[in-house]
Amino acid sequence: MPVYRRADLLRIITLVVALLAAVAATSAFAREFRAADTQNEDYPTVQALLYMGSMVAERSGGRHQIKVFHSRQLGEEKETLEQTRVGAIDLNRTNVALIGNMVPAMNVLAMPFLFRSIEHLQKVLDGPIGSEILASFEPYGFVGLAFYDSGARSIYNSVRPVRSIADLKGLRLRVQQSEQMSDMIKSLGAEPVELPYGQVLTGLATRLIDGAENNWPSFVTTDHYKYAGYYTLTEHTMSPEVLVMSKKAWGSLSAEDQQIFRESALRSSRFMREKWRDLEEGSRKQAEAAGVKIVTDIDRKPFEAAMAGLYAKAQRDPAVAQLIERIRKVE
Ligand code: GTR
Repeated sequence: MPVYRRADLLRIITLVVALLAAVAATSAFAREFRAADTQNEDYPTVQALLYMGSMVAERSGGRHQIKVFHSRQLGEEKETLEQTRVGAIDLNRTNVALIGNMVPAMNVLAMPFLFRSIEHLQKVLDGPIGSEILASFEPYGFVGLAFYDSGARSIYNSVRPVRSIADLKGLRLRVQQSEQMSDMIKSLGAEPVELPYGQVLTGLATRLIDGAENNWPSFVTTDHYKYAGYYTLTEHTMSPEVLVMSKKAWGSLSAEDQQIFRESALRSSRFMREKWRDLEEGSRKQAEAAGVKIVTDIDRKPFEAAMAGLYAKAQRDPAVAQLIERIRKVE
């Protein structure tokens, strides 16, 4: 047995401690982050998350990975958001209407007829208001990373072509699990039915609901268009998608890695824009080719006017009222 001198022993201990510290600074903190998305694998938001994942892996030298659970593998949006808030899921790509139940500024982005056009929406989200909103999530248990395009949402149904508010009377329309979206449909004289995204197709097929509302890609990639042959371009909301991280996962990252996540998320949002435009156009064509009747010539004024009560309710919160005002002023 070799006999070590005191000095040798000290040197060995120092070496081992240094080695352990080096391991701790690198691989010991390497992690796989779990990301939830309700859409299917080919959908642009999922593609954006995969893109972000490869960027994070590359920029962190392979220390961090993102595993994307698409197609509701981790559950429906309402539940995955709860889990993200408590830190059981690390990243969540959700529609603002869902997280609006928890973060008031998100409900503002889901307000009907707030944005004049997609250009107006993008200007708001890409500018200082968008950054401020992303920075405002922490008190609610999330970190806001980026917005993704989602186009405009319109109403579709299987009963009749909707040309005016009167045509909506009595229709049972599925809405996201959001009080504000329910209120909106009620204000139009239809009957809201709150259902998770994954149950809409069965709802349409079994006539539990007469219709729903969504953008072109969601209408088509889910096969809803096969059961609801009338799509009216109400374009009532332009609620975008948002990517949030749990505060717990965020807190586990070094400042440098937080920067990598933030930048990669923003880059993924730009990457996704072109894919989104293509899919939007392609989905509309696919629906048309399948015989869906598209009602384009509607007067949106009465629809907008019907939202007065919804606005009055939301604007009772001074911070919300101010945000609405600022968004409207963006040219
Ligand atoms: C889609 C959105 C999903 C989900 C869905 C819905 O447009 O991308 O995140 O919110 O709408 O209506 O449930």
